[in-house]
Amino acid sequence: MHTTATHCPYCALQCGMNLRPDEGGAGVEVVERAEFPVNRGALCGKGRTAPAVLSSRVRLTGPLIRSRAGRLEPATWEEALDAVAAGLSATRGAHGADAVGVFGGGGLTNEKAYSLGKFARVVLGTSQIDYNGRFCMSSAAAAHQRAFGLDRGLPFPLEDVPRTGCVILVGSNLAETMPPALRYLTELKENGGTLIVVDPRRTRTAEQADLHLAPRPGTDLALALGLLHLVVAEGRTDEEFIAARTTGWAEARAAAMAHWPELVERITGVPVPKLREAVRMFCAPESAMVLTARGPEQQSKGTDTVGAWINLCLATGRAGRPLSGYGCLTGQGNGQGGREHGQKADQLPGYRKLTDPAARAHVAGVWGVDPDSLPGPGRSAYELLDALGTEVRALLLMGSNPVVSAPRAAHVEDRVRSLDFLAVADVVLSETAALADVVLPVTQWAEETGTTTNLEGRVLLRRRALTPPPGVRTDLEVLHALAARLGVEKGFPTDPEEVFDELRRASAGGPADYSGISYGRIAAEDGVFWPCPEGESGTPRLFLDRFATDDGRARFVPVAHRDAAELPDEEYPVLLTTGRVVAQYQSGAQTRRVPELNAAAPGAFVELHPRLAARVGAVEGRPLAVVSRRGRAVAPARITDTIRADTVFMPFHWPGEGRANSLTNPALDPVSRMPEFKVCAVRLEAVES
Ligand SMILES: Nc1nc2c(c(=O)[nH]1)N[C@H]1C(S)=C(S)[C@@H](COP(=O)(O)OP(=O)(O)OC[C@H]3O[C@@H](n4cnc5c(=O)[nH]c(N)nc54)[C@H](O)[C@@H]3O)O[C@H]1N2
Ligand SMILES: Nc1nc2c(c(=O)[nH]1)N[C@H]1C(S)=C(S)[C@@H](COP(=O)(O)OP(=O)(O)OC[C@H]3O[C@@H](n4cnc5c(=O)[nH]c(N)nc54)[C@H](O)[C@@H]3O)O[C@H]1N2
Ligand code: SF4
Ligand SMILES: [Mo]
Repeated sequence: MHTTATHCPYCALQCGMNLRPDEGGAGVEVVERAEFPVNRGALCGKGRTAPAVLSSRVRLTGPLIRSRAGRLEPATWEEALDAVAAGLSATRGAHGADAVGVFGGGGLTNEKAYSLGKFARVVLGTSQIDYNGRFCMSSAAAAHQRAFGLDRGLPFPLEDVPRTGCVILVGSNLAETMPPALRYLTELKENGGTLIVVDPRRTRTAEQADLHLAPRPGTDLALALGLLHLVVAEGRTDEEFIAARTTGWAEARAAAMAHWPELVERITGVPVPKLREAVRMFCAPESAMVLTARGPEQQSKGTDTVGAWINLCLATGRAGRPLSGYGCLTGQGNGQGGREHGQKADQLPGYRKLTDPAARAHVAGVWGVDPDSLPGPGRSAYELLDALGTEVRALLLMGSNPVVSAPRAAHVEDRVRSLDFLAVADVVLSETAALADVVLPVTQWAEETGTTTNLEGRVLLRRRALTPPPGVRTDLEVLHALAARLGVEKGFPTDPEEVFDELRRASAGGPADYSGISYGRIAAEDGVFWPCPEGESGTPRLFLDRFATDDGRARFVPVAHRDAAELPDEEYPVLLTTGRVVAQYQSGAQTRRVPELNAAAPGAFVELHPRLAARVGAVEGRPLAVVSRRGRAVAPARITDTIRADTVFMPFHWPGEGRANSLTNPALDPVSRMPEFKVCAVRLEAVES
């Protein structure tokens, strides 16, 4: 039977899978694609059940327009597109182009992300575009740029991981967030390598570790500096590497030396002997890696924190060499590509800067517009959401559900409700789509073709395997139709390969150069690693000869510990951190519609230590209120000694009473503008049920 080779709609691992017609012939089922190297056939439950969201029982099957009575009611595509064009242009006419905002997502394919950025700048003429990737890996991206002059999640393919000597995994719960990737860590240990996991919780991932460090949330910066201090004190620096390949060591060294092990123990709660053990494990082998995920990154000092881990790699010569380096595990399906092609507030395709005159000229040339007509950088994601209803009065949203996933979500919901006009393109009626004036139902992964770039920087091709239901259109068709209605007839093709070919030209010569990548090549080669200029073969491993800075040297950045934006006090004595569970994805808009996943993870919970539970009178399975300065959430207590006794954990996949983001702090990192999802102060109140 005919099968189509494609990739999972969800996370950044972008597992390969084959789809074939199901028994009824109306849908598709997932079958193994054993030869794709990243996951070699393995899938998690989300990937396996992804076809369930294709069912018309759970998805949107036709456009909706809000009636005078305030209800969302079925409409034709003509009516819906006319209404969106009218809504956006009315606001632009009354309040100027910057009063119209666009919000995108890291789940969108490269073609969609590229077209959305172009649509904002060329059709709407607005500077006000950003996307949910700002909430995801923007701190690692900023630190990458600062240190290496280039931002690609992993500078090496995952296949290198089992062959290095030691991996420090910082704030990643890979066993739940990318289950098939756990294999790389198992193989690492089989090969004699060691694994250190840094996480305030003893997660399923931490259980695999040779050494688990459980710092207080928000203190990873001090932890990394403490390790660097010990590296220097114990004479474990690689002076030859530092001299040949880096700049700025003296300042970074001085900053680290102010972080004594005993001081670091006081800040982090990690005992000095464990710090010494970690340094020994990291420095003993020939090669080693540090990999971070959202734990250390989603902090108001995420950029400096990642910078400190990079400094540790540089000082020990564990970067820019085979089987060594720093990498960030990106998150969303196209978390990497989505941050390269222009849906970010300060960015043009090819990872170019919107403020760079040469970049503006190049991209304007490809787009056939005057460089001066391109707006400048706009607000970051949270700042954009915070400005809704005041400076930004109409919004086009594609690929995010911020009413559940943004920090201080009750405020964000309030801002969304105060918009003059909201249009949402989605596959389901998400909590945010439910607030829209117009809802545009779009096709899904298995029904359309397009490229994504996985966490390794490998550009992949998703292929259409199924005819979409008649009532839905692709995001590219939506942008094409809206552009035409807003007076731009050309430049928004609906054929993804045509968009990709334009993206290649727009990215040519930029840091994320895709010009040598084609659909044909991706299909033939199991993906192509960028940068890949025309005529070249792609770059699986970065920085082996030089870093991407002007002088080719990596830059140490002197960083010092600072506190989280909010610390526990008498009124809010406990730390809250947030994250994920294996069976739900993000805001849950898609996975909460899959019965098998809902059965595995039916709702929010508050994870807390037995000692803390006893102190606040929490009982296993009974509702517990968590209260912060931003709001209140209620969910059943889940009592376990795998978490620090000063910290509670909530997953953020649910709306309503259990919404973790009712509590979170939108304090932003000054460089990346990343909100502090991973730490805020709360108090707990047992609830009578
Ligand atoms: N099942 C599932 N998988 C997913 C997703 C999903 O929603 N569900 N989303 C995808 C996306 S977009 C992303 S970004 C990735 C995220 O992947 P991960 O980063 O692995 O996921 P999180 O659960 O957000 O955070 C990881 C760990 O950070 C720890 N942590 C909390 N605070 C701190 C801290 O201050 N310091 C340190 N060191 N650790 C801390 C948490 O206890 C948690 O175990 O997952 C991707 N995969
Ligand atoms: N407290 C807390 N909050 C967090 C985090 C955390 O760790 N803690 N993590 C943050 C992170 S890392 C992330 S990435 C965000 C993610 O949070 P969101 O941005 O809300 O991500 P999703 O839930 O994936 O939302 C994607 C939406 O787009 C729809 N969609 C999917 N594919 C397409 C498509 O191709 N086209 C269109 N038009 N729509 C599509 C989906 O149905 C869904 O409604 O959450 C952030 N929020
Ligand atoms: S690990 Fe990620 S890409 Fe792989 S099947 Fe699960 S959700 Fe999909
Ligand atoms: Mo993410």
